[in-house]
Amino acid sequence: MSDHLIESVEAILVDLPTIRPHRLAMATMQGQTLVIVRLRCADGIEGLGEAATIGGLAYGPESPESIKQNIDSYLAPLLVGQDARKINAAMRRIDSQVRGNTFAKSAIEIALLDAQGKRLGLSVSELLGGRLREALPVLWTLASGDTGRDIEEAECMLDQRRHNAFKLKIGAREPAQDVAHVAAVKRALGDRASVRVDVNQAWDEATSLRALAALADAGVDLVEQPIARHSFAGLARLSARSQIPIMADEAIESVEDAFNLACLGAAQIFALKLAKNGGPSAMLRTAAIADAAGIGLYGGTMLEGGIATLASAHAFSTLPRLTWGTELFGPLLLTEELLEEPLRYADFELHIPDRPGLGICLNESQLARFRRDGVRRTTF
Ligand code: MUC
Ligand code: MG
Repeated sequence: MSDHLIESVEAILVDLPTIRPHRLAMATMQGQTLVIVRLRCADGIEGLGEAATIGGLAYGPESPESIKQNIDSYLAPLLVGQDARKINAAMRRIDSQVRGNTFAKSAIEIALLDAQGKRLGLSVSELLGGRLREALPVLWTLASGDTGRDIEEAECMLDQRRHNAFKLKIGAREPAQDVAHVAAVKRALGDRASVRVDVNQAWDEATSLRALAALADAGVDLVEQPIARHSFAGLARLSARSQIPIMADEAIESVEDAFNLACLGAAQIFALKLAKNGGPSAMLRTAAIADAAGIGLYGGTMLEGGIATLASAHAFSTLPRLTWGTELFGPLLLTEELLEEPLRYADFELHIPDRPGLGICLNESQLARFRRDGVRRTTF
């Protein structure tokens, strides 16, 4: 009998408030729900995993509740009794029985990697072939919904040397209003910051064509997912005509989506997200496809907490080219810390710990305080 068998897998919903409302085209977040995974092994090692999404079911086909439910009912029973050291075998077993559900799969693979790293005394980035950098540039999203407040927030981030690239969430208002808002922010920040926009699929192709020209005049560096995720051909037409590079985000729900988008030349940049691909290994396959196709890479987030943010950082740190940096700021949007030691953001970068596994410890009293099935239920 192996000492390394998986004994239990627990998925815990944790509701945390955000520092301010976060307005996206399809939802306004007043808080964030994290699904924390605790994977316990017979050798006494526990691996931590996490998945999160945005606005319940507003962003994609998995909600926090479905992630937990599907882990409890389907993924955990496939894992218990398996060898925790054989991560590829465990993930293949899940893939053979569970279609889709990439967020749930990602949380599990993160937990397996954390456990393996703790077992072997290696960081997750070392398990993934070794990091090429110790820290990653991190952008901040301005999404208060108010131009003056967004400019003030950006100035504050520049002063603190926390962020010098900003993503503006647009698409909820009339395009002309959005363009005026973006132009005002870029005018105020000038060359001190890179300004990018994320439309979160809100426009059609004709609207996008007009707005892209105006956004180019305003000095915007990148436009993320202007049209519906399924219109790969539309994205390709826009990319061919736009002066500003286009980034695919929602369009990538799997490694196969990434391959098809690359074949079509649908975007100049891909947003890489662990959850949207099915875990760190799948995300690295998407990155390899993009890199081979000459597509620029960007380290994306689903506004996760510290666990998935660091898992992403470990994985992104192994990429030879990450031209557009990252947006791994998720924990900074939350009012509460779930880890014993907060992630270190300094000099516009997130610094990646070099300790076994992800290199973090859960703060048990904070977890007890904010877990949905605990005594206190946070409402947003
Ligand atoms: C998205 O669509 O990119 C990432 C940063 C942010 O503010 O929202 C997310 C989701
Ligand atoms: Mg996006």
